Amino acid sequence: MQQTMRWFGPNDPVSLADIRQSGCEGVATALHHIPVGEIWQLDEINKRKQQVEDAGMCWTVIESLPVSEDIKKQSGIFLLHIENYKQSLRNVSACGLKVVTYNFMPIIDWMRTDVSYTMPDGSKALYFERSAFIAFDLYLLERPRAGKDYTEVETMKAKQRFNGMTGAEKETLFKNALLGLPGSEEQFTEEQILTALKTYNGIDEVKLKQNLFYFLQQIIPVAEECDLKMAIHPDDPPYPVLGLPRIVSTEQDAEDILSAIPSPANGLCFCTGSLGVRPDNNLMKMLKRFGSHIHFLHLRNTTRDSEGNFYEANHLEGDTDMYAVIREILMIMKQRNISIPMRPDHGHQMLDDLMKKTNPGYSAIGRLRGLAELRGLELGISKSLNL
Ligand code: CS2
Ligand code: MN
Repeated sequence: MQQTMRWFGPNDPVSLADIRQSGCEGVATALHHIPVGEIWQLDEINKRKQQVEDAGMCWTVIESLPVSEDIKKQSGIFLLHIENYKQSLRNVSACGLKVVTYNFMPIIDWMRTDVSYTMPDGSKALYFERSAFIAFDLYLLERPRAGKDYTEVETMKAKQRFNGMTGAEKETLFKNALLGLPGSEEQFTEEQILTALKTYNGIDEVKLKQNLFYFLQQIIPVAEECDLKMAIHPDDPPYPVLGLPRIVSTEQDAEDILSAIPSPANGLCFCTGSLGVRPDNNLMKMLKRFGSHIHFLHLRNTTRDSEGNFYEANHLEGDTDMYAVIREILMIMKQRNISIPMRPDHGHQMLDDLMKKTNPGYSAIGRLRGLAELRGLELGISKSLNL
């Protein structure tokens, strides 16, 4: 696998020089300062590329070229945004980039209730606690009609959980739950999020999928012309949240997306952490089935329980058998005669990083541990199989 680390650009508390010491060859980054929907201009792309190269690495994957809310909803100026997206693709390709990651999650990217959940070893992980999430939805956000999304037992548990929280805990929960919002550094208010949610009234799974297919019909031919590979990231967590439809959660979803616009350019970012949260996602089966369309790998592990809670486990622990996953990936790469870019998706906050302000999931040392373990596992498997 082509070892990659994510970098959030010049504002990332983890520098490129630090990232280099992880031993990765590639960096996954994006032009975070360009507003969603606007064109990524050549000079900006080249400037970023140069920065990464000056630090001794390559910009291997774009993560992400974000899709605007207008495109997802087919509202407002979505046609212009699609044209802009095409132009951005042409531009990144002209600068020599090859893989573009994106997602199609309405409003919110990932969702957790706790971003500093203490593990038995003292490191901190991202955690999704279902009762806390439901408490957030019902009693903090007070989303209209949220009640119908939960069972009586779930609601009762959430109520109990909520009543046991201090004011400060409620505030932290509110903040954590909305961290996955784009631009969430300025904290979103209850009103802003409720207004955004309302704009999805009338957009169900079927409609959102149609909008994704339309988008792909438009952009995949451009990606083909430019020799770019598109890699859609799955939903995290992989089911609807806050009444919003989510359509990149299951094997069937992946099949629908790949068969709607059949092309080698129409592919997946295979995120074991996101997909692995659903017990009905058989990751090995999905790898075998979609192997030829996997253009980027996020290797991460989660441990879930029967209540719907999950935390981000160490990369080689948790519910996903990372040995089996990497072994299968090695087979796929051999068959395709390529090295697929891979990054450790998240890591625990640990050691000196516990004292630092870091992007949740993206502190340096925990990811370095993740990458080191994944790299060692890959080497062990490939040597023992003579690959
Ligand atoms: C990432 C996602 O940190 C994460 O959870 O895997 O934010 C991912 O970068 C985007 O969804 C891809 O568009
Ligand atoms: Mn991921």
